Amino acid sequence: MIRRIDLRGVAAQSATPLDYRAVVPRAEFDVEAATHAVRPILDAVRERGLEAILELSARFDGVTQTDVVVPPAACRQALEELDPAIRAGLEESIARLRAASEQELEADVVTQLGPGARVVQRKVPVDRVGLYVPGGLAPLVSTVLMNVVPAQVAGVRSLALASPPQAEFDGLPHPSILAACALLGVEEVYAVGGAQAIAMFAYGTGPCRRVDMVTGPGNIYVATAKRLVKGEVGIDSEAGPTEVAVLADDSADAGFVAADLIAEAEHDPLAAAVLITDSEALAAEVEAQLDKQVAATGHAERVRVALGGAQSGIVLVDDLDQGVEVADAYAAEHLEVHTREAAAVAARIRNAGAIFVGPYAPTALGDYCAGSNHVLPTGGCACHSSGLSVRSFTKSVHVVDYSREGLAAVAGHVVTLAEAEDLPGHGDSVRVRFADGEA
Ligand code: HSO
Repeated sequence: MIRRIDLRGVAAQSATPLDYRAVVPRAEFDVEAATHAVRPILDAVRERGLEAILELSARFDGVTQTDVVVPPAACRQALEELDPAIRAGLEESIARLRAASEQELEADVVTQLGPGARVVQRKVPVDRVGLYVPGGLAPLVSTVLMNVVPAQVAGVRSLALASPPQAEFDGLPHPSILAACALLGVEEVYAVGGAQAIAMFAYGTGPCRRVDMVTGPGNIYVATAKRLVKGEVGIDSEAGPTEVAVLADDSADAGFVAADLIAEAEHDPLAAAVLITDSEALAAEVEAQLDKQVAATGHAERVRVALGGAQSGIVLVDDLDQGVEVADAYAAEHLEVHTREAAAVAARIRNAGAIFVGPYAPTALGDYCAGSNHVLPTGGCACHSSGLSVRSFTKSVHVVDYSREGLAAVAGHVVTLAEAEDLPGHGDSVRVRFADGEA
């Protein structure tokens, strides 16, 4: 069901350091390829606004709408009708995420560089954010929380949310998504899906005012739309198919490991599940557990496709040192560490969206209730990017606050550097302030 990639002995045979990125499995997710399909959608929404959105909803969602605005009363009703156990879960998730997010708030950075010479890095929240929540294979209500809570803690003033209209819910988004909006106080909600939702946010068409930043996951068309509007608006990241890697030694519980690989695989036939281990015995046990557990799991078909795909595999390594190197090269969205001294091994990892330490920190905990964020870099982007956080919704502005005395202390250097760049006007703009020759 899952292929093996044997890297044992390869390091010893190679004269140069190995680039494990070339050998670890990864899904093809070519957003370029979707551009020709997405560009006309963006153009149509930009040029024809609501009319185009309604046509696209009919075409892609099979829904006939006359309006896309979801009344706040519909969200309140969805919350009233929400199963109390789900509401309790959402509230716990929000409380933990909010507590962790509040700790992330950063104070302004003030540097005094001399008398009358002060520079301040002021933290300012993004003003208006558009959040996209897919309908897809499963309505990810937890994704609403993971985006909204850090944005609210950061101080974002205006938040709009869009999610595909669903025929079975009278053209509204899934009720659990509406209920989460009511729980979080998000009142501006649109029943718009896919690339057309991203266009609506970015260009401010139809009933929606333009946003400054678009966040949220989606399929390849949504990811492509985000790439195409980037620059006109900010984006969080281009989320590709979800991934888990498990770094394990022979102390790992094969049943736990298999369950966690299956949990990620059930998201999507393109989801990736990768086990990196130095134990052939564990690899065999996990394979046996996968056979047993996949047969019994709810979405067995999807899971089988994901585990059998080229993006998944069991990577056999010589030892944990090589395992850490492979895990760093793979830079998984989620990395679980199931080894002896798991915390120490986890501390050696540099590249992962989030790290889950030991047998009692499964990825599913982070998906819902750990207090961490589940919007994380995919496709190897964890080697340069971070998951969503308060910082994602905050920008910084340098405030330069110098007095005459402060400027005088560096005026000579400014003039010299301006002359070195053949920009005499720059130098003159400083000189003119000391026309009395004082500096
Ligand atoms: N594992 C997904 C998030 C999610 N899981 C939502 C369940 N619901 C990407 O991090």
